[in-house]
This record gives sequence, structure tokens and C-alpha cells, in this order.
Amino acid sequence: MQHKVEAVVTRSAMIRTITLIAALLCTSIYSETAIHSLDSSSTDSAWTVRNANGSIEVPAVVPGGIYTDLRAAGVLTQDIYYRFNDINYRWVSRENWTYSRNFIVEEEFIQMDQIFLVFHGVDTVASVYLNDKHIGNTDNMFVRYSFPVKSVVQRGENRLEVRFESSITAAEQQYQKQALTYPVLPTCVPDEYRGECHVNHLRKMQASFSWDWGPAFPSAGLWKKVVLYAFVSDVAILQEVTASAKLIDNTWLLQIGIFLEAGKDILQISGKFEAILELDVIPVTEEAVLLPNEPGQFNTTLYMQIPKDKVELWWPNELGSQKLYNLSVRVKDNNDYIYGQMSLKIGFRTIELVQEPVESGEGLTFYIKINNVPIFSKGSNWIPSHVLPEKSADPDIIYTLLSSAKAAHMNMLRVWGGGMYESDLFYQLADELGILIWQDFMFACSLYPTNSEFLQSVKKEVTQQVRRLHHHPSVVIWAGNNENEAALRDNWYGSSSRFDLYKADYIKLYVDTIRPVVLAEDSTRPYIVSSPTNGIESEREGYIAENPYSSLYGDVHYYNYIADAWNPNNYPNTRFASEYGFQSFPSLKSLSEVSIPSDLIMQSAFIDHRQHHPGGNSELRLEILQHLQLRNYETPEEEFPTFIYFAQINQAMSIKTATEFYRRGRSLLTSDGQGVTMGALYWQLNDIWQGASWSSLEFGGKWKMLHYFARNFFAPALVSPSVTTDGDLQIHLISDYLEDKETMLRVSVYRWNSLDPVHQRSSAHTLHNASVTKVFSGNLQTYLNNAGCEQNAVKSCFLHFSLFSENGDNISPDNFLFPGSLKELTDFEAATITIKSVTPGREANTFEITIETNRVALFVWLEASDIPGEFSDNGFLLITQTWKVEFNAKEEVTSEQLKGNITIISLADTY
Ligand code: BMA
Repeated sequence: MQHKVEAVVTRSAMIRTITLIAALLCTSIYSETAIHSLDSSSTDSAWTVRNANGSIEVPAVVPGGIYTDLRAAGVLTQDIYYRFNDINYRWVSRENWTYSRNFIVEEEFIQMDQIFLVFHGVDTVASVYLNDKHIGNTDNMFVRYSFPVKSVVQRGENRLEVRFESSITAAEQQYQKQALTYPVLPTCVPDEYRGECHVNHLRKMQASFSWDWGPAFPSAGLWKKVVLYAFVSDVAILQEVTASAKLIDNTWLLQIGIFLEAGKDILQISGKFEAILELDVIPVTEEAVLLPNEPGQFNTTLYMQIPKDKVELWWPNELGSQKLYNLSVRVKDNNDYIYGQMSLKIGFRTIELVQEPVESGEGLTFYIKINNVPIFSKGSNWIPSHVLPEKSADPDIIYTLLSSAKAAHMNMLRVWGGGMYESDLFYQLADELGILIWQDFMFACSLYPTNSEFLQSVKKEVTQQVRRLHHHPSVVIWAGNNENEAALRDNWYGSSSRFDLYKADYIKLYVDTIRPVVLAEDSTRPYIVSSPTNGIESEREGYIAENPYSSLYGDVHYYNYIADAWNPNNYPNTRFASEYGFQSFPSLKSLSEVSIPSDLIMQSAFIDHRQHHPGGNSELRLEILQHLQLRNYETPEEEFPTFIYFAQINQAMSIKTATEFYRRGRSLLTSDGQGVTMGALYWQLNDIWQGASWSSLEFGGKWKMLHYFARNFFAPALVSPSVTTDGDLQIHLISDYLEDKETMLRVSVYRWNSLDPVHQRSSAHTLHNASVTKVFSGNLQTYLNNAGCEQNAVKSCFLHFSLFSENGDNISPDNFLFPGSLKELTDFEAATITIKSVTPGREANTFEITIETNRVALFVWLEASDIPGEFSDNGFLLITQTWKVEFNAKEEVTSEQLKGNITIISLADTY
């Protein structure tokens, strides 16, 4: 109390001093608070990190992590992703590391009534010491920790130490402790993952202990900022502002949550809470005395009413614009001193997850409605962009990956539960690009403990993350976990003998702990318990459905590496395909960056090491052999580039087949109630390192053939041919547009040996809005015969489809259908494809490339391996003598350099 009086009396003098200190220490201040950054950017002292026996002590960077620090100091002499370094450098994660620094605190700072040390992200198990006093522990990397340190912090020099325990040993200990009653499964990841066990016992990025596409680098470190806050007793830290708008009749009701944190002994805080929306709406202000809802936690809510016609709606990509408005929130005291403010960019849109009876069929729909418009969700699944958390928010990479998603017409990404809650920038970009986010909570492919400390920690994590992400219009679904309902039902980890026990744990975690927190924090978005799930039906069946993969309910994950993946009849009709995928390898260029030349054969220890999916390389070979002729190469070195090319073709064709099947399913309703598919999110968008995986973008962002295909198969209008099990050719027109369009469809039949079609037919059709229309159905063999392909039709001919708008422009990407196996084509010979010219395009670093061919060429693949960038199309079917492709270079380059760098290959070259 005495402190408070002094503080008030001396406030203006103190503020002047604090301003000065702040300036000196690179800190910022508000009138009644002082903030002292303890990141590496504050220069009053530097961080160091040392191992347990002190044999290693190196400078450290905060925010950062141990692998990055040891690499920068030269203790790790190579790139962590080089060759087998995930194994060679595993010792790092078995050590107990201590991060420490000194810092100076001035008298005036000490004078403040409350002082908190706040860690925005600690990875993961650590004890924190200030001036040799233990001030707290951490065990959840997704939680912000704040420790009161008023009684510990001292004038002059202070010493902060964060003592990490190896997460490998911490996880093992937790497992052992738990196993005294019963084990929480699985006991370890498969051997092929080259990983570590028991990550499910830690609230740490689950994939940091390895995954079937990624290495184990169980890091340690302070991966987000560290700050010392000080303030007078009747104010508090403004921790979060949430905002969500609900449309009630013709008015948006904007609900703004203000969350503050103060010392646990503070019984009330009084403040003026003010929110201003950038529109010419009058600011809302509330003056209130707040009581804590739990010790140290205060919150209040402001409401704004905005007439509907005052705001522009926020829409997903390609359905409208992504209008965002600035909302600023200020917290003042009674003397109008501002002690906290935050600005958010918010959007106005409604969101609904529709689970309604399917017309005249069984089951329920499962789709998203935005602004009352049913959305076909098109996109992929997002994994962390780097295994080290401090590197996973690199703005350039995040921008590259998200803008590549948008370029491929995606409107949804699922942030998968084995990774991380992504950075603020990630969600801001998703808002700006119109990419809807399906947000899993970070639980994947495991059972989880449910002891009270674990649940308490999860509660805190969910509360903080929901508040942080709440205002983003892009976030549309909360989902409890990845595949844990299915894992229990199908006994993936040997849990069946104690099914009831594990089921009770499951319900305790996702239904009784996470769900109420989510719903209390956010009444505007749906929460589904798992993915895949039957949604409401799973809930009716007690949360673990008889068949969580039912095609009549919810979402489905579908993987089948044995069936013919180029045959659409092998995919399940589902309401929403939230995962399906096939592996490939990244480019030679990406692999070369982390290997030596002798590694680059399918039979090398390196390639085996980078394949974490059990049996993955043999599966890949068998998939390829179903469709492509992989000849007997003299040496494995000779085969390798073709193997990569074929694996990428196989992946692109398989996911094209599946995705078009799912898109055609939108207007399908079979007699047993299947169909009405409203989502296709393939597995997976991006890579965590350079290795075999399901991704369409390589580590660093280079497009695989699949990503070029995605730009076609996700186009808003698409002509999509297919063949039924009865041998009928069907042609569907798919449209995501919200209005009808008149079109002209051209079907051409070609022989593989000629650039002139043997047959061409055009017909006019209406492209019906937001639906799928079948415009042709007839026996394929007969069609080919009538077109003039009589002998050996399926081997010698193929079909090509173009769709034009009324003014003659292409309205859909061209499409094709190969009636027979590509292994047995007649007259299919290597084309000579040359670059006729490369000229600068209209914009800087864009180029127009004209290529020439003497024959039809398939899966034409242009590679500019030394020049990062994207082509306007790649992996395409070439049926005209000349063809233009654009190249968008990411670096400055001349036309000559580009021309000299491009290589071109097509399928027949490899036969
Ligand atoms: C699904 C995903 C991931 C996995 C992928 C490929 O199960 O949820 O766990 O990486 O399949 O196996």
C-alpha cells in the first residue's frame, strides 16, 4: 500500500525516468507500466546457454532454441538437416541446457507495485530461477507463463536462469510414472521414424519427436519473447483482446473481450475500457471496477452495434474480397493514463458448420457455410514449416507457402494437430488471402494422459490459444485432435483390452476439458471432437463411433496405397475428405542440398533414412509400376531422376483423380445416401525437411508437380472427365462460381502420334452455379470408335477437353483422359521439345517462354533448378507445336540465364 501511494505521488517524475530507462533499454512504456524486454535485442546483457557439466557454453539468442544456438556457435558444424544429422545431433536433445542472462533494473522500476516476468513461449520442461531463487516451472510450449517477481527482482544487476530438462528424458519419466497405474499408448513411434518415444506426455510439438514425414529434433529453448512488466497496483497487463461479430437481423453485434492479468493478491482493478472501430462508428467506452474471475485474471466485454450495410463482408478466396477493419482497444485508468492498448484487424462474416439430414438419404451433411453461402472447402493440410519452433514462423516462408496455396485456388487449410498453433503472422496472412483455417488442437495419433496437472495445463493452453486466434475471420473450425477417435476404435496402439478406460480418458480430455473451454471462450465457431469424425453422430454414439470413417457423416481420412489410385471408382464417397494423399520425393535439387552424390539413389542409406513411412519406398515403386513403365536401368544412379519424376507424376495424377472425384461428388446423392461431398483437403501442403512425403510443396516452397496439378484441379470452373466401372465416359462441369455462366465445351480425340486431332466436337452448356452438372455420358469405346479410333483405341488415342466462356476465353483449365494404360501406348515416341525463346514478361522477373515440339508430349516437366520460381504450368500435356509458359522468378535473373538453366523432360523420353 505504501508503495502505491509513493508511486502515485511520484508518478510523473517516475514516468519521465522510466521513459528514459525504456529508451536506453530498447523498451517501451505506457504511463503506469514499464516493460523491459529480455530478448536478445535488449543490450544490457546477452544470453548464454550451457550444458549440464559446463563443457559447452555458447552465446544464445532469445527468441530461439538450442539447435540454432549451437549451430551459430559452430558446435554443430553442419546444417541440421544435412544427411543423418537428425541422428548425429540427437545428443543435443538428451542434454539438460541452461539459458541464462544478466540484466539491469533501475530503482524506479523496482518501485512499481507489481513486477512480472512473462515468457511467451518456453520449449518445454524448465525451472526458472531469478537471482538464484526458484520462481516457477514450465511444461507446456503452447502456454504463456507469467511469474510474479516483485520480491525477487533487485536494483542493479539481476540474473535469470532457465534450466531445461531434456524433453526426451522428461517424457520418459512421465511415461514411467503413469505406467505405474496403466500406460498411455503408444509406447513408441515405429522404428522407421528414427524418432523418440512418449511425446504424448509432453505439451510440445508432437512432431518434434519425429513423424512419418519428418525428423526428430526435440529442441529446448525460449522460442518466443521474454518480458519483464512492471506497473502500479491498480492496473494490469492487457494480455488479449478477442473480437467476434454476430449478425442479428440487420445489425452486427461485435463482442470485444478484454483480458487482463495482475498479481494474484490484487482484489480489483478499475479502468476505462475503450474500443474504436475504424469505421465512423462512435467508440464504445465502459468504466468499470473489475473483480478477478480467478486470482490475477480480470476480464470485461464491450459490445458494438454496427448496421449491416456499414461493413463489407469478409469472404474466402475467390468468393469475394477479404475486407478487414482495424479495431483498437485501449485500457486507461481514471486519470486517462493509457496502460495498455492493442490493435486487431477483424472481418465480418458468419460461419456455420452444417450437419443436417441429407435429402431423401441417410446420414448428415458436413460442410461450412460462410455468409450463408455453402462452401466447397478446397485445400490441404498444413504441418509446421520447420521442425525448430523458432524457425517455423519465418515470414518469407510463411508468405511463400500461403500464397502458393492461394495460387492453387485453395480456400481452406487444416492446421494439423501434431504441429503447432501457428504464428500471428500465419493467421493474419490467412485472413488477408481468404484461406479458411480448420484449427486442430495439438493432439495427434496418440492417447493422452488425463492427470489433473496435464488437464490444468491443457485448459490454460486452450484458453490462451482460443483468445489469441479468436478475432481472425479465417479461423472457422476448432477440432479436438487428429485421428484419436479412429485410433481407439480401430485399436491402433493395442488399447482394446482397456477400451473403456482409454475411452473415458478420451472423453475427459476432449469432451469434458477442452470443449467447455472452447465454447465458453468462443460462441461463434463449431467445435468438433476429432478428425476424422462422424460429427454429431459420433457424439450420439458416445464419442467413439462404431465407424468414425463412415461416408454418411462428418469427415474422412482415406489412404490406400494398393488400389489403382488413378481410377476414381476406388475412392469413397464422403461428405468431406479432410485427408487423402500419396507420397513422392522432392526434386534432386532439394535432396542435393542435404546429401552427397552417392546418396542419390533409391537404394542408399540416405534415401532409406529419409523415408519414415513403413514400407514407403516399395509402395511408391509398386504404385509407379501400376501406371508407368520404369525400365531396367543399368545403374541406380541412372534410375534415380526418373524415379523422382515418376513418383511426382504418380502423386499428381493420383491426387488429381481423387480430388476431381470429390469435387464431382458435390451434386451426387446415391440411392444409399452417399455423396454431397463438400470438402477436399489433400494431405499435405508443405514439408518440414527434404525427404519422402505427401507434400505438394517442397521444403523451402518449390512446387512439386502436384502443386501445378492442384492449380488446375482446384480451379473454380473445371471440366472433369471420368470413366465409370461400366466403361462409360462421363463429362462433368464443376463450378464454384456463385452465378451461372454460358460455356462451350470442346472435346477432342488425338492419336499419340499426331498434333492434329482425329475428332473434335463442340457443344454449348450452362455452367450452373455452385454445383456439378453431368453434360455427357456414353460408352467410351464407342465414343472412340465413332471418333475414328478403331484399332486399339485405348492404346493409340486420348481425349482432350476445353471449356470456353461466351467470349471464347478458356474458363477452365484444359483437362485430359487417357483411356488405356500409359505403359502400353501405341506410337508413343519421344518428342523433341526445344525452347524457342525466353523474353521478359510485363512484370519484373517474369518471363515468357515459348517452347516447340514435333510430337504430342506428356507430363512435360520444365526445371529451372538453379533459379527459384514458378512456371505458369508444368507437368502438362503438350498438343500444339508451340506453347507459351510463364516463369515467375524469385530472384533477379536475365532471359539468357533462365534459358540456359531450363531443362525439359517428357514421359516418352524415359521409356
Ligand atoms: C494422417 C495424418 C498424419 C500422417 C499422414 C500420412 O494420418 O494425420 O498423421 O502424416 O496421415 O501418413
